[in-house]
Amino acid sequence: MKVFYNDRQALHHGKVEMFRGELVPCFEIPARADYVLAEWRARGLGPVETPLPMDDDAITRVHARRYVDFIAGAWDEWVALDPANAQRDAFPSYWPIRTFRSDVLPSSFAARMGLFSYDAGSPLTSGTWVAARQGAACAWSAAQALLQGARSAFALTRPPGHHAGADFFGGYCFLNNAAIAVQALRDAGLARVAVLDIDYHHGNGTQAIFYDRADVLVASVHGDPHTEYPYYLGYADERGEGAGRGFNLNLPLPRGTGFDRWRQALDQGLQAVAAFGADALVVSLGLDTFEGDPISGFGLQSADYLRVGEDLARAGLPTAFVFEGGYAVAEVGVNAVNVLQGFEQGA
Ligand code: SP5
Ligand code: ZN
Repeated sequence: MKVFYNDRQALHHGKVEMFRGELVPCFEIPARADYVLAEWRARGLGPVETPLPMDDDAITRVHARRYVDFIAGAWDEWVALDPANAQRDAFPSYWPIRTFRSDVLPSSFAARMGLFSYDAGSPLTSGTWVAARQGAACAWSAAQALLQGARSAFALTRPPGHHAGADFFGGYCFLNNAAIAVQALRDAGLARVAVLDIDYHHGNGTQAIFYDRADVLVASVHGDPHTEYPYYLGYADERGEGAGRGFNLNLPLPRGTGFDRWRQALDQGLQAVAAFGADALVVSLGLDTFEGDPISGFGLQSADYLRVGEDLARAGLPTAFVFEGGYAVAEVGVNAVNVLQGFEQGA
């Protein structure tokens, strides 16, 4: 399996996020990727490659130009407001909820920060743009590897991506890495691409990006948004709209769900992928389904991830894995690499 990572992704290093009225240390930290790399190397599974140079077009095929321009320049704007901001993560404070306008681009930085985001848990830091862009390049490179005939590839993306929409960040995500990989596969001529999102949290950004499209199936197994982040999307009745009707499948499960029940939902997702007739599969690989995850509520154990990889291999498709969440940092390497090794053994 080809693996892509660039150490500049560690430059996205948030200090704190808002939780219950106070700023708490970030869950999404550079060490997450270090543990995955260390585990991959410890098992002697192969080289880790630096991503290929990627054109900005690969990003703007998925993301709005004005959003990309904003994120690329946001840190400099933040520091220009006050030199002391260089020591502080940037957060939004205002959001244009229903009845407000989103067509006007205010000159205020704070106003644009809120226009392009939906939570206070996703700090923007000095290295966010460079890191997010390199992460996206990893996902794009994984797509290129499949196009060149690889059976599978793994993009070790940080920051993660599946909560980012065409023109907003949130949920620790800035660029939708999985969507960028999907679009690269489509643009290279594959007719149908499926996304299977197995992060604990619903991939609201990915769903929104492809919601009206029949060429991309999005299937997701996740915590029930009635109680779990991102709350406002991810319900079972969201089946797609317009030409995309029937090409979105949400499989929400209650907090506390263990592996046997979770695996049945995964099988439902895989059946949908098979019925769709996908030419390639992009897996949004979150490991926050782990029983020890500090912010999530499923009960998967480390050995279960080997079975997950085997199940995914049985789909028989060229498969790009894109790293998403997983915050039990000391275990995230074992869990992620178990999926990848299970896949290789099952393939
Ligand atoms: C990619 C991804 O997994 N993003 C998840 C974003 C979740 N943001 C909300 C975090 C809520 C933190 N809850 C802390 C509970 C501590 N007991
Ligand atoms: Zn997650």
